[in-house]
Amino acid sequence: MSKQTPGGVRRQTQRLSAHSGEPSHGPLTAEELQLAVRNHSMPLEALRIDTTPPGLHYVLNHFDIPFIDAEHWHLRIGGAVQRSVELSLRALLRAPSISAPVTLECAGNGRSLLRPRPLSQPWMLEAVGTATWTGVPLAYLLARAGVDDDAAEVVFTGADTGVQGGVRQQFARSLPIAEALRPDVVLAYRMNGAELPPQHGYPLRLVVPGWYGMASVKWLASINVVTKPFAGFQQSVAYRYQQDADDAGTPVTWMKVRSLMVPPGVPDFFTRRRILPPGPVMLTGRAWSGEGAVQRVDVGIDGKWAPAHLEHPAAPFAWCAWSMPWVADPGEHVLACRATDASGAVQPLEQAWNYQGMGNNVVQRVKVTVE
Ligand SMILES: Nc1nc2c(c(=O)[nH]1)N[C@H]1C(S)=C(S)[C@@H](COP(=O)(O)O)O[C@H]1N2
Ligand SMILES: [Mo]
Repeated sequence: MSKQTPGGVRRQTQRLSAHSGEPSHGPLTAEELQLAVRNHSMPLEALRIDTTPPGLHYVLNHFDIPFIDAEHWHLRIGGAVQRSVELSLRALLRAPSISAPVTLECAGNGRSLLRPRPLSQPWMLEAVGTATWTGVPLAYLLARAGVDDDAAEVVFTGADTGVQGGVRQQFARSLPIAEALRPDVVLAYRMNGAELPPQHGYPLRLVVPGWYGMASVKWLASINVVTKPFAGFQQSVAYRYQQDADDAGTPVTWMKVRSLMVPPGVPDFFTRRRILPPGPVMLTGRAWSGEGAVQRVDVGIDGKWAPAHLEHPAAPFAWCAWSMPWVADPGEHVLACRATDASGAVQPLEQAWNYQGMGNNVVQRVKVTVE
């Protein structure tokens, strides 16, 4: 598809655009609703639990869930390596394993709060979860294959296929070689101690602690070491911070600092406005960042900020719990939370807009009625 630009130059837009249209000021579309019901976020009350059960952990699938017969499935590792490796699930289960809780967040989390609204999966704030992932360290298998000296990146290809931006593709993403060799990057075959559920990548997925979720490729089919930067759709078109469709932009990588709060009180069914009685209430939530440990969380009550109590995370890239007592007085209030990480990054009060709606880490605001 081509489009007439103001300068009169026709250009190919379909190949360039990760989305199905220009950002919208209008109401939610049927296509957004369709995506919203296929995928799902984590109900905010699940912030109470350290390790998110699979049914509450968010899910984001670009295409259909592939159903893989693990008996006949093999992982292939090839490309710029000394010896290609092909491994059955049984062989992977016998290899050395590691286990760690990791907070995953979709890079598009918060997209629906942007104006205009980029058309894609219409996340509010809850596209997050923390699961314990168990599997084989990627570095161990790459060492077995013997990575060539001129290796630049490692490409991970999933078994799921579809069309995005007019391009027929398998979901594939790459990691720079230095990231791929990190000791905590895992090829996971278990989630919270159980077999991977189909929607989370059975039989094997990548988990890249600290990066936004798109890096953690599910339903792994192959791993290919390459000597040039990977130019696949999910790398060079989607998952970029861009100002418009023509902007090459910069790649989306590590998760930005963010905190979320369990909305206190009880919800109104339809509006989900919060209602709570006057008196003491413990405000609680979680905070995380891929760019440095969370150093503080401030809680805002009607715009007045005070530091919350912060707990240590269970692992370097797992979220940490925060809490803050509040004495609720009758009336309408706006509660907010705002985290700062070791890099000095702090959540913005107003989000800077970008074309794909990526990395929106604006502070959460919760309206409550105390009565
Ligand atoms: N093969 C494949 N891997 C994938 C995806 C996908 O659509 N296909 N979605 C990615 C995105 S965008 C995110 S945010 C995470 C979501 O992981 P989860 O569904 O286990 O929470 O998976 C990533 N891995
Ligand atoms: Mo995502």
